[in-house]
Amino acid sequence: MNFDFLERVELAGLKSHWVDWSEERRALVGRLMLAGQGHLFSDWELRGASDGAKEALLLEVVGVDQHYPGGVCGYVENSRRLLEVARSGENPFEGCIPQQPNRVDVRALDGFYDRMEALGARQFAKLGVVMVAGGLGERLGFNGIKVDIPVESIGGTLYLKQYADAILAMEARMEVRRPMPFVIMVSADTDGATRASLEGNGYFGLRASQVHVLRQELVPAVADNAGRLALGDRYELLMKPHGHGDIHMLLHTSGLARRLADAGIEHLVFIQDTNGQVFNAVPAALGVAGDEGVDFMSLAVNRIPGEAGGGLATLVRGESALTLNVEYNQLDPLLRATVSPEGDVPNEEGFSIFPGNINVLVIGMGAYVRILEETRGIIAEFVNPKYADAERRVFKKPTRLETMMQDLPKLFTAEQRVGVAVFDRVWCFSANKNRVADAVAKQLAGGPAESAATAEADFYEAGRMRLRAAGMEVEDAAAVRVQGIEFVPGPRVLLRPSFAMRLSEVRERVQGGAMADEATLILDGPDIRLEQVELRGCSGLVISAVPGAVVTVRGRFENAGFERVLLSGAEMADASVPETVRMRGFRMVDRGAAVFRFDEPGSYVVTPECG
Ligand code: UGB
Repeated sequence: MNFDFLERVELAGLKSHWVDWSEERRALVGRLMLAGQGHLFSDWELRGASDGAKEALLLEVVGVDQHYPGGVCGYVENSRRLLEVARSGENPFEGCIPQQPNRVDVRALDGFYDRMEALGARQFAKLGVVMVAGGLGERLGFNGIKVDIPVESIGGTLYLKQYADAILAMEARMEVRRPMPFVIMVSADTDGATRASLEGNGYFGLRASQVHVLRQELVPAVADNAGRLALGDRYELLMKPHGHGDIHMLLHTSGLARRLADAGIEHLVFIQDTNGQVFNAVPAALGVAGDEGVDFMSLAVNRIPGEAGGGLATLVRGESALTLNVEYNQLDPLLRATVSPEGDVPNEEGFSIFPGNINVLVIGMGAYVRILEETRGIIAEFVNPKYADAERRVFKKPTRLETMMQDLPKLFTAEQRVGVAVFDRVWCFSANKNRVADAVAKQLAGGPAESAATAEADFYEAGRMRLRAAGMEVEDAAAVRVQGIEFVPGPRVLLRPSFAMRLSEVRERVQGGAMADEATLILDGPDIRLEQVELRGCSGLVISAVPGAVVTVRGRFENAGFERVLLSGAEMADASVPETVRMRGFRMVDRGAAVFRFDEPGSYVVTPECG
């Protein structure tokens, strides 16, 4: 390598360090100079001043060089190319007409649904679960990691436990049980706390060896169209998040995607960090993906106009057509320019024109591994600079490359097939993404609140849907408003994954019965049967039974159950009250629910008299 640049006067500081450095480090600096990054070193003091800070800068660069496929110079090259596309004002959707995607409608919990579930359940042994959990959750404003928030406040089930329980329940339903791989993407923001939660909770019953934690790293910010990396201060590279599409890169660079495929995994299901009822839909989604023979399937719901979720459309340009997510910031302009001059407005049913992406994806391993190898896992990166001038030469602030996990089909050829399965919204999707004030505003504007309280309420509602589908009469409680957020608080139904992983299991295990609006039912265990059980008023019934404890429950239960107690103003301001309670504005208190626990296999009958 030619190191003539060391003779340049402004690089005297850099030159003064040269003697100390390994060949490897000199080569890295040389490559950076060739890649137009001389400004990183042009302000350096002579050796002896700020050496620690300089070392930290270099280590940051080395980190990028190691983590990004193609190294730091590859990142600069990609930035230049994509910035040129952005500068030229090229619209990625130019000439595209969005059309309704081919979709399978699984909103009704009917015979078709059961068939898809049965098909999917046969695939459990060939499934891996991937959760992207690198987001800090700035919109939620929570101090911890989101997967450590309870999805419900009676049993306090953490999101992470809910997902682990679903994985264990799917394992228990395999013909030959094998550990289901669980891949978790973390970031510097969530890494330590996620590992602490897993370790502190004994991996929630999973084996440590089946859990694969992959860490996404930040990428450097770029200051201009020439791809010059931005400095935060003299010796600090400005770093920013690269997006949830990093999961593809990490599955490739870690070699995990290939290893899982070699071990017989045929599908991966990708989930987000806070969606308590997502596994309600997974068996049927797997069935639909197999039945349709698609390589990539997005789970969708009716989309509410203006909500912060993408729309799924088939984009037709000339002879070519591709089904893709159009992200929420791009949807309205695309609609205005094409099929809906009024933009993202409600259709006659009150929904957005295209089904809403909930970013739950079922991806077939064959095409996936091939594409990862071809692209080194860099999936459809994009850049979105905000310009300060009409010529698009100056950025308002440094930008960075980004990637989204749902963009994988952008790399598909005509051979790969993309599908969309539309589910009932509450059945499979209710996230906890917004702090209270923002949730109130979103709800007032007619959108989903996506707060802790609404996520909890929807979680119970998904349980009610399961009981109703099994033939139980379940009343809805009147809506309440807590901290300005409206939700329907009950009845509260928690059918743990151990009790039912499929709707057909709920149908088998629950016969008739009724539940009143403020009642609570919690069932945990595979061998519990309810026969004409009635829960009156605010009664609570909790049954937990190990496998082999065959419990038959009958009769009409009347007790004080669980009460939703609002937090006082003092408690809301009290930092010793957990943040996860304050974000709801209430706690659930046991006033005398009937609780039965069976820790030994055997045959048991539970009636109201047993209490
Ligand atoms: N995430 C990461 O793991 N790493 C990152 O760098 C960023 C995020 P957001 P977003 O649910 O309705 C998505 O921020 O990106 C994880 C889809 O793009 O909650 O605004 C993060 O931890 C959109 O099409 O969502 O929007 C979380 O688990 C729509 O489907 C997940 O990525 C929308 O979700 C999503 O991050 C939705």
